Amino acid sequence: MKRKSAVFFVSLCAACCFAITPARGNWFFYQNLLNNPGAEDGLASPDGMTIVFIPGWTATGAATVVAYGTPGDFPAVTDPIPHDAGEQFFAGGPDATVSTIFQAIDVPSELWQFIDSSLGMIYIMNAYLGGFGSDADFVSIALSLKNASGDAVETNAIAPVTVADRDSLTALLPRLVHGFVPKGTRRMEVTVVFTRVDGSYNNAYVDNVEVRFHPLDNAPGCSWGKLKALFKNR
Ligand SMILES: [Ca+2]
Ligand SMILES: [Ca+2]
Repeated sequence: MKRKSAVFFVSLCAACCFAITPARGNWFFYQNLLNNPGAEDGLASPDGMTIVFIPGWTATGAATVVAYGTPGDFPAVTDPIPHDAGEQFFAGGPDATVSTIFQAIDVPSELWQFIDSSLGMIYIMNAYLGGFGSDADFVSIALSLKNASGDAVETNAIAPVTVADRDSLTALLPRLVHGFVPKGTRRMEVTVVFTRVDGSYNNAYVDNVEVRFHPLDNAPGCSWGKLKALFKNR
């Protein structure tokens, strides 16, 4: 995902699609559809070394939740983190080469008619990804949209934030992917994969995982053709 393209796209939506909010001001158009997106539900591991239950997600490996500022190799509130980071984030955890957290969500039925309409909808998945200093552990996030039969009709993924991206700082940086919601989409699955490269601790960190569905409309100034061309050429 090219940063410039993402900025342009969001600006375009802000200019044309968000303008129709009053006419279709339903919560499910713009709200994050994921549960516990910022690791704020439930308790954090006291020292990052224990594996805690993560509400809303199915976890494997040693995925856990840590509080910002926990002593050790964890981000502090003074590090580059989301402005709305809350108090906790997801971590790959102790002694795990690969950890995952997974969530499956049924698309609200209120959205079906818009997904299946000729104008359709787009999805945006965004999150903050990062890690610890020059430790090369990394995290990626996969999205799968499925139809009523359970077949994947769209897949996308947020690529890892690398050590170079973070300038070897302990940081969580924003990333975003987007695309069209295929007709017939009824379910979505999000899988966060934490991969350990260095050391014994899986220092892949993530916070604020969000997936939103946005309507498209032929409101004045909203060029459906331009949006199609943008996606086609990305
Ligand atoms: Ca958080
Ligand atoms: Ca590590």
